[in-house]
Amino acid sequence: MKIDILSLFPEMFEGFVNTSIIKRAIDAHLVEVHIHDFREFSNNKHKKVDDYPYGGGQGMVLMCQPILDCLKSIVTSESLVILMSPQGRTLNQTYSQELSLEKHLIIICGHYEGFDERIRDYVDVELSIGDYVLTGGELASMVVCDSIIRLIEGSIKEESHEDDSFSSGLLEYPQYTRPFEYDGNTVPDVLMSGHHENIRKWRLKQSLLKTYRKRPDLLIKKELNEEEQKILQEIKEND
Ligand code: 4H6
Repeated sequence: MKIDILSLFPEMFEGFVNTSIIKRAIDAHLVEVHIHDFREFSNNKHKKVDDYPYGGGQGMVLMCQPILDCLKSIVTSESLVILMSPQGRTLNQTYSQELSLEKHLIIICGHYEGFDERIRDYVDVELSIGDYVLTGGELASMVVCDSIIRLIEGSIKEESHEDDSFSSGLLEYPQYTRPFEYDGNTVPDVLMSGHHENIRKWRLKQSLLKTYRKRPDLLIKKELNEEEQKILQEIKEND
């Protein structure tokens, strides 16, 4: 996969592309990430990228010319053009999985009060990471990239995202590591038993219990199999 990001603040991405799993995925050529400073595309002698809003009002608006000339220099028929915006469709795990199969993503990040509306004519998807406002689209774009890149085959151990909260439609079960006892709190016996079937059942029950208590909305959407329905019934009777 190739990801091109259009931003006025390319330095914000340095930590992101040079750290941990994302760095490893880039080094392994699973993904290419290119940051483009669209100010460099400004035709204006002062490299201006924004101007006052027609009709008056607060703040500045990003102009079409620098962003769209930058976009036109990289877009192909295989690109999916994404605009980060609080008005966009909200990202979730299912959509991250779909996006992780794309060949080429172009992500536009804006600042100031927003964009000239005509930029939207060149965008395939307007995307939001949640119902809150950020000073710019950069952090939002990194959230999107992080969630997509870890899903690219080879980026993390194959099975390790099948258990992720949300991929299964349930929250993740509790995990423990050494030591066996910390501040008088011990690890549940079943995890020390080596009995794989009992461990599987315990984890499934804990996932259902956590989801029931913290995110009951997820249970409404999810289709439960017979085993899950039975365990959930027990949970409801004992709660
Ligand atoms: C487009 C339009 C994404 C982008 C306006 C971006 C939140 C998200 C932005 C703006 C973003 C999200 C500029 C409006 C600053 C408010 C950049 N905020 N804003 N939820 N901000 O994904 O002023």
